[in-house]
Amino acid sequence: MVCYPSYGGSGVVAAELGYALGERGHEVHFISSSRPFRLHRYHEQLFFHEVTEVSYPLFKTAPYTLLLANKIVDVANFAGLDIIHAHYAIPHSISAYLAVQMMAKPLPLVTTLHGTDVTLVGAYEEFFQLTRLALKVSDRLTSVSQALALETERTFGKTDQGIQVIPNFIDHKVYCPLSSSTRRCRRYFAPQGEKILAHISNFREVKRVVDVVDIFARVEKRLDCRLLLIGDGPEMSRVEREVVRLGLEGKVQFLGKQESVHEILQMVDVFLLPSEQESFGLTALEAMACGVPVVASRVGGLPEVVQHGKTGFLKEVGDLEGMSEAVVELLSDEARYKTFSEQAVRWARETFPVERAVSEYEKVYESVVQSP
Ligand code: GMT
Repeated sequence: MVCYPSYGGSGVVAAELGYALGERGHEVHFISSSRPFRLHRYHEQLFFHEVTEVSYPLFKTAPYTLLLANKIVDVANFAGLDIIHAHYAIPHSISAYLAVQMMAKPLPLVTTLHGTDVTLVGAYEEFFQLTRLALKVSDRLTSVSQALALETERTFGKTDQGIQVIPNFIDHKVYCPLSSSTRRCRRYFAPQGEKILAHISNFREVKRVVDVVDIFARVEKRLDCRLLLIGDGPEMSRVEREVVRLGLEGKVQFLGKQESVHEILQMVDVFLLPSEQESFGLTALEAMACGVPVVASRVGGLPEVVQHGKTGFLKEVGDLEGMSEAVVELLSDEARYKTFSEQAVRWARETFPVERAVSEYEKVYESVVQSP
């Protein structure tokens, strides 16, 4: 399993898939620049191999793509791997392809597209040929949503092997509604019984976290509430400035990067995800599984994840008025809120169970191992 270690959905999906495969008796080796976020629980079937950096006066920066390729070959030989599963095409599938060229017995390559690996090309033309190569040389391609599969084909044309959609997933034993221990924490953030809104992301521009603050500001004028911001990233200073500009310092809490997000989500009332782009929106799924309705933008794969008018509301990107209105609507009618919350849990559990996704990935693996 080759993935990014940083705070982001693709690393989370890789880690959770690894644990679930480990539970089914597979041996899973993670290869990354550091231990992936959410891969901190010990499991006897899971192994981690760090790609170490080298510095040499001639290199401006360490050639990670090459070091990763070399590491994949080392691990494949040492551990006797059967398959390489790359999460994110650039550079992981390219490194894996390079690694395969160096192997006496080439291993099959499965690439899972997570979104920004495809949309990145829109922003940086320099990656176009490489991404197209990554798609071409992968024995199997999977995508986390139908929208992303279509977007990939629109950008790069149809691939010979096709793109199989395997939606992201949740473990409902972990992501479930409020437990008694979290009720205590809720009192800490909302001592007067205020409603709690939340957002989780890596605070990149694409997440529009400033919009989260602006939506909150509008809602806060109409009902007592608090905002929890979880995560960190390049937009953090802008977001902090917006909180100060709007005089919301006492009502917004920055929790930084958190691993155990289900414990936080369990005390939240509405989850906000007003992104510019979102191939899936894993945090929205995690929120719904915890019984938290979602107000998000109608982009990418989000309409496949959030059921508009049933498990949350979808509005156009930047429609701050519409999103804040949706939050107020949800929070002003207790009976309606309860229905949304229950529908969210049911939808998340029934549509995105970890067991189904792992079985689908197993089938993909079997198909490449068996093919001559
Ligand atoms: O959203 C991010 O910035 C992180 C990124 C990643 O690669 O970790 O997330 C992408 O993959 C997630 C897991 O499949 C999806 O849930 C996110 O929607 C997707 N992000 C975007 O498309 C912007």
